[in-house]
Amino acid sequence: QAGVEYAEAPINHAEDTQGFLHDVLEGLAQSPAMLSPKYFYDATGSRLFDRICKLPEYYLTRTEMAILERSAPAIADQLGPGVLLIEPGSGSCAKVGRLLRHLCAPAGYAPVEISGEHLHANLSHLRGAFPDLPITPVCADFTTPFSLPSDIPETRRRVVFFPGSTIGNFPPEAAVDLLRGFRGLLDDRGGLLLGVDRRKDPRILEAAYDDAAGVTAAFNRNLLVRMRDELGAEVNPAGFRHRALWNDECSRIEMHLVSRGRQTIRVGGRTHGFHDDEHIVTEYSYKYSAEGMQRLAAQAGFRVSAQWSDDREWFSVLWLTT
Ligand code: AVJ
Repeated sequence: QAGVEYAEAPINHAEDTQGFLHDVLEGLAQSPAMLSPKYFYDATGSRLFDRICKLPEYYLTRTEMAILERSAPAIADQLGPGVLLIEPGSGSCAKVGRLLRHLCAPAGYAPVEISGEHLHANLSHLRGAFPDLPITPVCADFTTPFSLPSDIPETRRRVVFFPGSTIGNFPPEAAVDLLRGFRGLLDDRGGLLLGVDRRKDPRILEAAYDDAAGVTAAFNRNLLVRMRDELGAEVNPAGFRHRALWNDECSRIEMHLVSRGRQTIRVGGRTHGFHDDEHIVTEYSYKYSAEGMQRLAAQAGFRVSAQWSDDREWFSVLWLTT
């Protein structure tokens, strides 16, 4: 039965103001200050991210979609019949359709998304395209342990679908922990279909995270907007400029908010001073080499059973089995 109702009490961390405040205070106390990228994705941030995915500089979505498009029959072949797809951080649920179209008698789809609003706004399209598919939306923060509703469809095989290089947001150790957690959702027949962004020319990477139209800059500043609007913070979002830079040693793009001049942010009864050019780290986006992908899979207890890439090898989709 595909219903919009939550099977169990919804955990909506997106509306968890206390948690947001706690993380902001803890993050601002660090040096350099850090804010978690998971707070990008309120309704506004999710819409901005969907715009990013269409930008000419942001090759990731386009490239992965093309891989899914081109290799869907081969992927479906690997996954086998009757799978239940679980998608942590499903966002606009735009990619899963590519896959579903080719799967043999899928048992169901369970999108797990922090932004409840975003989740529900986008499911109707999928329901229209796949009227017989049981869909069980789960509004949860997948970065903390979550459980699936008890009425999730029975299946021969569970598959975690984690596309979009979302894994890139997690530093190596946390990435391994997250994938181990996903492994815990699977039985010994299950698998993980993972989208990974590859190392490439830093100019291409930096442009992808600092687009000419300024959408990524607005996405980045939205963190400050949310602090102002939801936490009553005294902060001027325009007082910080957007910066994206490639850190080769750590193999990651870093997004920063850089203070224009001296200023303070007041939030939760505390004051944080910034000097000119001092920055807040808002996101790491790790990029993987072939060896890096192998290492990640192995450390999380998976083996790479198959992989598909574009011709330039800018992006890879890995089929990891237990
Ligand atoms: C959602 C983590 C894949 O790292 O590319 C896009 C988010 N940040 N532009 C990424 C993002 C800036 C994105 N992921």
